[in-house]
Amino acid sequence: MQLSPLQSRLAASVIASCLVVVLYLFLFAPQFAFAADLVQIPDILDQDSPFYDSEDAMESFDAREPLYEPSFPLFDRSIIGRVSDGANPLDADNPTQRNISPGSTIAYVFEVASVPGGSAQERDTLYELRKRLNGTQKSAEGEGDLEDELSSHLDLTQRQTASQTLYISVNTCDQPGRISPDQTTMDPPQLTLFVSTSSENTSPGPGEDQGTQNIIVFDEGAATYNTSLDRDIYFSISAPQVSEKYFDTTLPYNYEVTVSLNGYHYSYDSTAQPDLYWVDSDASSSLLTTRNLNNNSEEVISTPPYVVFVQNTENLGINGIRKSYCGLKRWAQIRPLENGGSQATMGLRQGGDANLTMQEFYITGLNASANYTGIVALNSSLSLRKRQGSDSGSGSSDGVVVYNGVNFSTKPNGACTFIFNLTVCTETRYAVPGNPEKFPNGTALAAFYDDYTRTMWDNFDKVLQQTPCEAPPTQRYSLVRDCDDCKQAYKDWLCSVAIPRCEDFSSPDQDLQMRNINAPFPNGSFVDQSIRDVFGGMKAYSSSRNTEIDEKIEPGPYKELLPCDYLCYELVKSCPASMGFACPMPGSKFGFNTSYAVPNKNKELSCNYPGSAYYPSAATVVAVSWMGMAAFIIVPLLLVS
Ligand SMILES: *[C@@H]1O[C@H](CO)[C@@H](O)[C@H](O)[C@H]1NC(C)=O
Ligand SMILES: *[C@@H]1O[C@H](CO)[C@@H](O)[C@H](O)[C@H]1NC(C)=O
Ligand SMILES: *[C@@H]1O[C@H](CO)[C@@H](O)[C@H](O)[C@H]1NC(C)=O
Ligand SMILES: *[C@@H]1O[C@H](CO)[C@@H](O)[C@H](O)[C@H]1NC(C)=O
Ligand SMILES: *[C@@H]1O[C@H](CO)[C@@H](O)[C@H](O)[C@H]1NC(C)=O
Ligand SMILES: *[C@@H]1O[C@H](CO)[C@@H](O)[C@H](O)[C@H]1NC(C)=O
Ligand SMILES: CC(=O)N[C@H]1CO[C@H](CO)[C@@H](O)[C@@H]1O
Repeated sequence: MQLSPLQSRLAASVIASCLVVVLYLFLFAPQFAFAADLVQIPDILDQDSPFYDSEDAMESFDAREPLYEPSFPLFDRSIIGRVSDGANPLDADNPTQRNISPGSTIAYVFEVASVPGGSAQERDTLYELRKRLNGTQKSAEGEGDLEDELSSHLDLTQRQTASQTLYISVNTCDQPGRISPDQTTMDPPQLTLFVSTSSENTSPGPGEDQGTQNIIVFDEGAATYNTSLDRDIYFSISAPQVSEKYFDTTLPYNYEVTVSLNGYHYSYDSTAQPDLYWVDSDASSSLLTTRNLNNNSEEVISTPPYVVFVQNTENLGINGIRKSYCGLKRWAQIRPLENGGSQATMGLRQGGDANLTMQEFYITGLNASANYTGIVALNSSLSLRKRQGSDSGSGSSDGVVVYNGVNFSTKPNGACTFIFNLTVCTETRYAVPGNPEKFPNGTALAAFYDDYTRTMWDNFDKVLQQTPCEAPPTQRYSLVRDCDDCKQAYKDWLCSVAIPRCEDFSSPDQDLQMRNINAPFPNGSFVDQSIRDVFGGMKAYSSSRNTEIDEKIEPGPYKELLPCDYLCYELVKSCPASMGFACPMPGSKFGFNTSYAVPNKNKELSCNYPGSAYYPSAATVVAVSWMGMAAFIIVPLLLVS
């Protein structure tokens, strides 16, 4: 049979190919069988799960190595468990703590072969490695063809899964202490993370070629780094030399390192809102709140996702570790304790117009007239926000995010006492005029204000019942407002007006209204004669708006953060004219200025309203579900969009 030139070339190449295959199988049969049967590798690994931790197990695997390793050079040695001398292998999602002395470096390696998650993934990873190698190791031998064939075949699987990312996060847990507490200028120097960017550099560190490694100096005790997991990742943590003149080096550095494929285990967010807001304080306690945890009241939150740390700003104990969850957990002045106790009581609270949930922290045992920083850390596995996808930052990991701190202060020992947990005014949670002698604790004082507002509320309710609420719209007092609107407006107004938001008389804020200035302070002294000469004759200054406060509580002189003016306008608009509510005009000489304050969006807290707190003035994201707040929060939003 005569073959055409084309056919004979085809025949020749088919025969040659077959010969190559036969030759290949003859020479390398056992090894190839092993390599083609890659699916089994993870099985071997599974049988021996503590395999990479244990020297013995490593040896038992090494015993298999000579079988194929020399004759199948396409696999990098690193994937079969060899570790360069001195580098500590790490498992994913397994936090590891370690001490490190100043001036030393500890090296780690994360091996691609240790990636769990089934054989398909394993093969992909291996295949990626193979592709990378073809750039560096030109395959000159005949088996190169076969490899290409195999490559194009397996390439399909490889493209189906994106290459994985390795997330490295390190937290400083301990650092050398100061020798003298008076040494306030210098904080202990930060650790450094070195990550090798080249397979040549298997022990990155201070002495290595800067071109083959990335250097990440810790920021306030925290470092994060992510890199594509296309090979073994070598990195190290290095402690700087520490001056023995300033620091006590007997306590070495201690850090916690975690590698993960899902996102950072520990991260920090310096850009977002602090996630924590100061509501109010008295001389020894303070209330902090998070923003809303859910977007609608149907989403039930059962576990508080945040942890709070509080530090007196004069205490330098957490300087240098403010972004480290591990460091804060050990060193913050107020932190959750091992025995479950804490000076911070936390709870979930549902409230506001939309009945959303927020987490609150009531912190006790604080010093008077002191400044504090509150820092929250969010356990993102407990947070709804992560699932809603609104959490910027580190992907989808179940990690801990540390946020910026919020500053707050306590009031001097004086009249103002923090109260909460009222029955009519459920949103009232701030310091009110009190008297430590007559009302030694907030519970008793809260009961006084609660009784008073309940009486007012009951009277109002009786009057409202005489108006035709249930009548058809045409017979109602208004086409747009009904009795529920009136009730709500009255409650908001009553709670803000009858329960004054108290500031100490020593507060320099010019916008606060002085009250009760003719009465003596608890220590028997009086307000400056010059002030009393000017204002003492005016009722708005010489008494409280609610005179029962002066009679029953006798708080002495104090200052009031006035209610927001819109509370009054809302009341007049929402309730029947027959009830006779009226507001003073802003032009009126004294009536307005001593009764209400105009909201000022340049101030964190310019007037009192239900749910008020020190929300940053530009906080458009804060979901304060309050009509009046909404009015001046929505305006900037409209301008932007
Ligand atoms: C209160 O002040 C004392 C003395 O200055 C200080 O030792 C203590 O740490 C302070 N406590 C808090 C919680 O700020
Ligand atoms: C990963 O690192 C790059 C810079 O190296 C950074 O831009 C990126 O935001 C990081 N990804 C995450 C999820 O943090
Ligand atoms: C709030 O008041 C109720 C009773 O009105 C009481 O049972 C509860 O313990 C109080 N909560 C706090 C935190 O004081
Ligand atoms: C609060 O003070 C009242 C007396 O005014 C007292 O009966 C009550 O036990 C006190 N409560 C606490 C928790 O100290
Ligand atoms: C009495 O208390 C007031 C306010 O707390 C304070 O300004 C004043 O200095 C005190 N006077 C004396 C003699 O302690
Ligand atoms: C009332 O306050 C406004 C600004 O808030 C001020 O301009 C005005 O002078 C004040 N009036 C009186 C009588 O104090
Ligand atoms: C990763 C890599 O270097 N791939 C190369 C493998 O070889 C082919 C052909 O030589 C190149 O086109 C790829 O870029």
